[in-house]
Amino acid sequence: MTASPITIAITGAAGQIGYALLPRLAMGEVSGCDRPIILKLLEIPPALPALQGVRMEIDDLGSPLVQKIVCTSDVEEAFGDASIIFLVGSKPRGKGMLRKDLIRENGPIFVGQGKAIGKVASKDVKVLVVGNPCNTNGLIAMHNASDVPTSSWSAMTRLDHNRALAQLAGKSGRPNGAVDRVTIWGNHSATQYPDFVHATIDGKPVTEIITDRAWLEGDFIETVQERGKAIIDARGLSSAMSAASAAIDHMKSWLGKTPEDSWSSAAIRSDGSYAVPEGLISSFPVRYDGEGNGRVVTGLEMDAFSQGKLQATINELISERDTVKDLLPG
Ligand code: NAX
Repeated sequence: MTASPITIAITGAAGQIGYALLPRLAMGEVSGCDRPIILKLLEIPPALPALQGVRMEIDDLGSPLVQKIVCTSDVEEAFGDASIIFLVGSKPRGKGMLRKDLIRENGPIFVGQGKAIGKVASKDVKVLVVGNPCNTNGLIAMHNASDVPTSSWSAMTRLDHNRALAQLAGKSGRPNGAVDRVTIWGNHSATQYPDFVHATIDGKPVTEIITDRAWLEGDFIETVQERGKAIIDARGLSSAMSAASAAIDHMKSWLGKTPEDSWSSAAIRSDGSYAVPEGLISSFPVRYDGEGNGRVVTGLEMDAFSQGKLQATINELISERDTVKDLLPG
């Protein structure tokens, strides 16, 4: 193997998403099967003993690619030279805690991590924020990382995208692969807008294949918005396998080239498209150019229904941004 190693950092690596993510990263699913990997795993000090167990299991995968594993609670050690970073770790929402409290609780974590990424990560770093509230955590980290291009930041709505796609496939009786052009707009929260209007099944508008408009506007949207809660109710734990898989999908899309007639959903810095205030980290339809650049797919016509749904989720993002104003320098 002659390729130079790639450094991949994961925060919250001893958590449940980390557990589902790490074996797939170790086998080169994101970085390719011929590139050595240095894994840098960040945890808070109380979780370091558990992280040692995870590390032993990575050893036991026998991956031919993993060259080195670093376990640390030091952010700069974790992010040093990292080209790909998954910011998964954050405090869970406690009982009775409001979303607003969670935002204030987790915000400072992303100040410190953003600063460290700006200081020590690779200049071409790609960061995916998974830890919730991921859009606003991403906004905080981006603002605190001087010298890192804003195009290096994204937050994960790919799980919502995959959930939407599977719902449309299930309703139409077609395979998941037949569904395309799904978009999640806005926030990774219950206000998100899973857009069926522009989605296709076998290349035809979804609305031609699924003619039950009441289902599309009602149950479909609600099921996707509330899927995380339904999984917690059923499993007693939040989504981990599907979340890790979506994180892999997101990074693979980012590193690859999206076919011209397709797109996927990702929360990236708004350039003002669709009247989403510039600078917010909002989910959009995104196409990647094969050189690591993601661009919002423009020119989609937003009918009154879509416009209303988009506005509601953007209003929430604006209010989250205002809640953490003091953590957003620059
Ligand atoms: P877990 O509680 O299993 O793991 C989180 C890990 O993060 C813990 O091991 C904890 O010690 C660590 N951690 C906490 N603060 C840290 C810090 N400052 N630095 C480094 N590590 C830290 O949660 P898990 O199920 O893995 O979920 C992780 C995050 O993903 C949560 O915030 C969760 O809400 C979020 N999710 C986001 C999704 C998305 O689509 N964007 C979907 C799945 C998931 O709900």
